[in-house]
Amino acid sequence: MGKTLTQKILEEHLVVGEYVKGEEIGIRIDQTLTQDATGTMAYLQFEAMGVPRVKTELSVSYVDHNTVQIGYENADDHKYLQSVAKKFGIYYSRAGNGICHQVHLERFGRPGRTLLGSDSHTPTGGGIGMIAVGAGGLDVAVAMAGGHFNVTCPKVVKIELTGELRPWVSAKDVILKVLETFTTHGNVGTVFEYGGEGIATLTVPERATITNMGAECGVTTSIFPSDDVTKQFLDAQGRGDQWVAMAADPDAEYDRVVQVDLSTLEPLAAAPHSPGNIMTVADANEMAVDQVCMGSCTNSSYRDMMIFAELLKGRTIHPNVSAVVGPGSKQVVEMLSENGRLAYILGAGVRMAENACGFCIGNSQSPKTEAISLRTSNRNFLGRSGTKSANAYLVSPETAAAGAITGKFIDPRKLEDMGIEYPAVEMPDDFIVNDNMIMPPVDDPGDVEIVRGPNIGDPPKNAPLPDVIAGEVAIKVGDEITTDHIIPAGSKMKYRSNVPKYSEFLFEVVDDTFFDRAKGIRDSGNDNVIVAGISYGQGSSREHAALCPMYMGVKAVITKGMERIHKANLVNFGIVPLNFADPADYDGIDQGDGLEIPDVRSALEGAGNTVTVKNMTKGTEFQASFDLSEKDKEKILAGGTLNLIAQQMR
Ligand code: MIC
Ligand code: SF4
Repeated sequence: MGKTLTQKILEEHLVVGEYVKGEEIGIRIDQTLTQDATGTMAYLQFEAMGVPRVKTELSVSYVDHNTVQIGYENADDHKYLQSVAKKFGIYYSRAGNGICHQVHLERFGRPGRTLLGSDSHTPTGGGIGMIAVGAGGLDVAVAMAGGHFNVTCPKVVKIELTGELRPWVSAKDVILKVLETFTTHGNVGTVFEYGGEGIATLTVPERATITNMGAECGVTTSIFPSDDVTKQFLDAQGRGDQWVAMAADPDAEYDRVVQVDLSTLEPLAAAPHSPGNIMTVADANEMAVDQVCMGSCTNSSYRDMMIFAELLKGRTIHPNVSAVVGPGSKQVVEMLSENGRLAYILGAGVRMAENACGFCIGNSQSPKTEAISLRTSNRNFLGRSGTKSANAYLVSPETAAAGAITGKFIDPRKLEDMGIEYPAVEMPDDFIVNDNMIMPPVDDPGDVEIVRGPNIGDPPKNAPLPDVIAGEVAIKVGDEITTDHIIPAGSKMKYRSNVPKYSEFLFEVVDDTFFDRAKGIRDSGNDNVIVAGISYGQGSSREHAALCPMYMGVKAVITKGMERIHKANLVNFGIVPLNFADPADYDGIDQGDGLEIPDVRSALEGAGNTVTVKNMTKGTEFQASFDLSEKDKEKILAGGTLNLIAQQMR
């Protein structure tokens, strides 16, 4: 039987276990990436491991999230990151160089390699034929120190693309279609592998738009083959020598095959407040638009910006619309400046933001109260834009441009009625390659001193897991709670390096009394427990969604189902991830109930996979199960990965 592309790359990197679906395997990581919002903590953890230099083929530290710099905190983090990069042999991509995923695709991604990134959209690299996986910062730190990455050997689903996209329909619509089919949950432990004759019609940045937003389905990663289109892209980036052909065998067997006929797709959107709420743009009934945001790691490539620019040429954005553009990288801006397209965008009245995450993470460009905001980004969770009452719709660059021009949420195909033709955008033969904002590692870091401003605090420590967890349900939440619900980013993100301060914002969007309540429980010597519905921890890889609860004395999270990266983060910080053995028990538990989980240590040390949870308030009990590898159990028993590493070093 032939092999899938996923199997080929994973097997080549296998260091622990065997390639058997559903088993835990350890893989060697060739490349890592971090960004500043998760990176500071990742490098503090890396430092704690005492390794003199990264052991990967390539590690890059990007600064793209916290570039707003109101107050000293972001700037302190940047200086710390720069000095750490120099000391430990890491490439440093300075603020202004662009969004990690876009720059990595342009300058570093290589077909056939593995990439682990402390950001959930790391699978963008799948567009160039890599196995690129998002993880918590601590897992990335371990990989930089030469450790392998543990992952469940995945199910592989083939998404077979046939036909060709029609004008006005683009890669964003493809991934929105995939989200309609697969939704945002139920895909843990799966890889989406793209194939079919339709892939040849998609450029590398278009493929990357698709793999980027596979993250919203909760898959381990998504990947495209490496073919002539990949070669053309790498050639144009001056990296043609890094190309290798990579594809599945023709007789590869998949767990499921889903066909998507590109030629039948129409413009789609994700309605508030989930990337899985798919609708057609036509169904928006031309409602009035208040804001248009063009950019983010999903849609900020040269191709996307060119489309946007061509459509705005010689026009003025609608008087009721506030529009902003954030290009993905300095390369994209240099290209657009040189070919004059930047003038089309600015001339139309679109405001220019930094080449950074910007609006996507809600640290700028919050829309007005109850706004309708069209965004080319990948997440529209409640409050993520910075305005809780706003309604953010995720759309393609084409639909965004149509909204900016007409002030309406309109099917972009209708622009043809206004005499606007669909622009033909060709990929360049040569991109402008100017890596002057990437500082390569130095050979002899000798006396480099690590700069620690007052914003850089040591990561808090956890105690080993107690025999009994005894405390209270500090919060009971519903289904599909994202990490943006657990701990918001936006303007609060500048406290990423200050865990006590950042913890004050836990669950703020859902219940702003959580912090005081949890603090009261913790300070009275009791443990906090979180209870949740299905798909808990969707979205970001931010480990603060586990680290801050740990700091607040959360010892267990009991859910009807959990997403991969968040679960791994809970394990890394010594919090027990549990599932209701019978989901109906969720209904019998309330916030404020006193809970006891006796013998939890021995349960983890034993061969079983359940614990009994006693509800002291209701006088009832139920079973909760855990699905943990031996390594996971060791981590939790030790009170987290750092404790375990310290133990092992002793
Ligand atoms: C996001 O898009 O939510 C982020 C901000 O990029 C996060 C990382 C973070 O929280 O720092 C992600 O996707 O992992
Ligand atoms: Fe940045 Fe947004 Fe991409 Fe996250 S999703 S990496 S915040 S651009």
